[in-house]
Amino acid sequence: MMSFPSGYFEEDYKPNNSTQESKINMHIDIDMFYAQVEILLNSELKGKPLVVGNPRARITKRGVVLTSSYEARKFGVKSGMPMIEAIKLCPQVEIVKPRYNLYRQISSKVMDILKSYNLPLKITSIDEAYMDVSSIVDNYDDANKFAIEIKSKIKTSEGLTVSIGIGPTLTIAKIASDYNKPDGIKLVKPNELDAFFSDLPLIKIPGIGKKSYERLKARGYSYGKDLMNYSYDEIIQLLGNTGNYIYRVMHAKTTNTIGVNHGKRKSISNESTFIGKPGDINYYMQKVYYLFDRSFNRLLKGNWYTHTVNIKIRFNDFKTITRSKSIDAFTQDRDILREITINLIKPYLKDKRGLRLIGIGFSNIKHVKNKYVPLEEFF
Ligand code: TTP
Ligand code: MG
Repeated sequence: MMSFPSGYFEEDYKPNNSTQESKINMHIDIDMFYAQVEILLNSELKGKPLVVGNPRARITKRGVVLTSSYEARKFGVKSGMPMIEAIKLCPQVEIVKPRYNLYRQISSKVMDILKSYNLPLKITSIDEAYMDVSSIVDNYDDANKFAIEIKSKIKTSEGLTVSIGIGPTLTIAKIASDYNKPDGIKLVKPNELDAFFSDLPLIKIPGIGKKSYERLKARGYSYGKDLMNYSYDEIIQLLGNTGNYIYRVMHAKTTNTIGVNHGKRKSISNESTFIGKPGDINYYMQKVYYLFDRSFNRLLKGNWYTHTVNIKIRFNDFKTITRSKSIDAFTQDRDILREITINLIKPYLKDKRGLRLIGIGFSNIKHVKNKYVPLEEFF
């Protein structure tokens, strides 16, 4: 489903040297979603041209194509096309009635898998989502591994293939997810922008519809390379707002981000990424003590009192969990906090997958005006 992050045509954009280069974003899109579900549930449809739409269209001549299998696409059948036209292009096409509830259920299971990584996530339609993976991977090689992991999870648990695009901006990630469909991964690294956009038809840029594309083509601009060598000022001169937008897309300067809920809750935490093996309990415990001390020392230094201990664990398959435990009162007591932390985290250290990240912290923290008096001193 075509749906774009907001903020495409930002007229107040001024060029500067900053790009989103430090960000690594993913766009995940299920391949021929409704059709893939139907094929999964009825293997007789496999390999056949198929559309999901009004099954009585041969008689009633009504309805539009919701989606089509890749075999049907070879005949020119596309989403949104009148059914009657699809039947004309491919008379033998199989037609399956849509089962919206089923698609919604499967979609939410796929999205639950994405949510389980606890990363900034923006679900933009029934079959696509953006994920900011910058905090989980340092480089594009790891992002690629992570994408393979996500794909295999979705395949194993839901039987579906997805395509994943990875790039410095959300827009580039989205374009990339369409590039190696189906069942593909495409990385666009910041230093590969020119190569990537050079041969990309401009219609592949989200927001450039058929009409704009025809207008661009009429003026001789069909591919990225036709516009790539213009400066920002030149391209504006040439194409106004559309030029501004295309320039920003091709130079990784679109600024839309995944809106994260910044609940203003104050917290302190420290985390560390490492390469752990299954069963390395002593190694993990050292990390736990170290991270606890770092967070605890910050708590003390700021003279904060906390109500809640939080832990975060990332397993080697990138599955990430967070757990927290609240205490009855606000405290700054090292032993109490340490014990709670260890009890909370211990069960996960034995996990068969092995760990790649541990985080430890405190939330619900506040300054306590009256000096804290340990209970024992009353006796
Ligand atoms: P898309 O992701 O656009 O298409 P797709 O998943 O079918 O194919 P692709 O492999 O290119 O990603 O849309 C997702 C689902 O949304 C699609 O399976 C059916 C539904 N849909 C409609 O109902 N009407 C439409 O016009 C479009 C484009 C999609
Ligand atoms: Mg799709």
